[in-house]
Amino acid sequence: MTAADTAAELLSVAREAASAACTLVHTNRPDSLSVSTKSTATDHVTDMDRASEALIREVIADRRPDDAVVGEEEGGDAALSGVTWWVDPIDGTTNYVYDHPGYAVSVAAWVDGTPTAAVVEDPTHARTYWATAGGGAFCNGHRLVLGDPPPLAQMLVATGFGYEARRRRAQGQVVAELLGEVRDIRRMGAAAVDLCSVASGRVDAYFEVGLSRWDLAAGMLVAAEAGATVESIEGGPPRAESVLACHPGRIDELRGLLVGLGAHRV
Ligand code: LIP
Repeated sequence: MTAADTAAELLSVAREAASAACTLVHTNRPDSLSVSTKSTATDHVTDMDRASEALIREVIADRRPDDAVVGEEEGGDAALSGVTWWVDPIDGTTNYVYDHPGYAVSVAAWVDGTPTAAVVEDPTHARTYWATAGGGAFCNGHRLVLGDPPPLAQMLVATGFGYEARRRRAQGQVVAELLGEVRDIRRMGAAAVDLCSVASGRVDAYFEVGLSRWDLAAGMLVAAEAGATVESIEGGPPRAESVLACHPGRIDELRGLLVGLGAHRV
């Protein structure tokens, strides 16, 4: 099997799993949710996050029984070699709890630690993004290719805030300074969607600290395959703890600004 065949097979599993999960959580959203908290009083998990992850795991186990799976709600261990699935059953759970548009199901397959196939399904906007390594990024079947970036002062920059009050205050201070240097900021509430928004040109860049790998694992491949550079804020490979996605022609300037504001240290 060629690398492209492997990526195509993994993508088909990811698409099946994400689509089933979106039908469950969005199309068949229950009238009332059972909501509990995780790291802080505002970090929610619902019964539908858990049901979505269970369903995605069922699809993967059926089609790829030997692969490792790591998910936000059930955890798991990444494989040292071979395929690991990174699953965020509902990225943007706060949006989901409030029935606010912009949550997503995010499913990625990494082979030997390399992002290989990815799906981010955003049901409230009827957008399904997918990408394979070297095969390009798509939204609802349309190829995504980054256009020329605007000057720094005209960039629309997406970000997100953590769940812990001390960190949120520090993030707010960074954003207060950033607002004077760029066109504006956006806080949509789901990292996977933010990365796909970079890929689609709906924002010019995205940065955030304090995520988990399942938040990023699919969206970063979509952004990269559309032509964005995805790194950590301070430079080097992206980490869950620090991510910056931007057109390669503007990333150094934006990084200089963000590092100067201490965005990577909050
Ligand atoms: C969310 C991220 C978002 C971030 C939130 C949270 P969750 O993931 O996608 O970008 O700002 O703090 O981490 O918790 O909804 O899966």
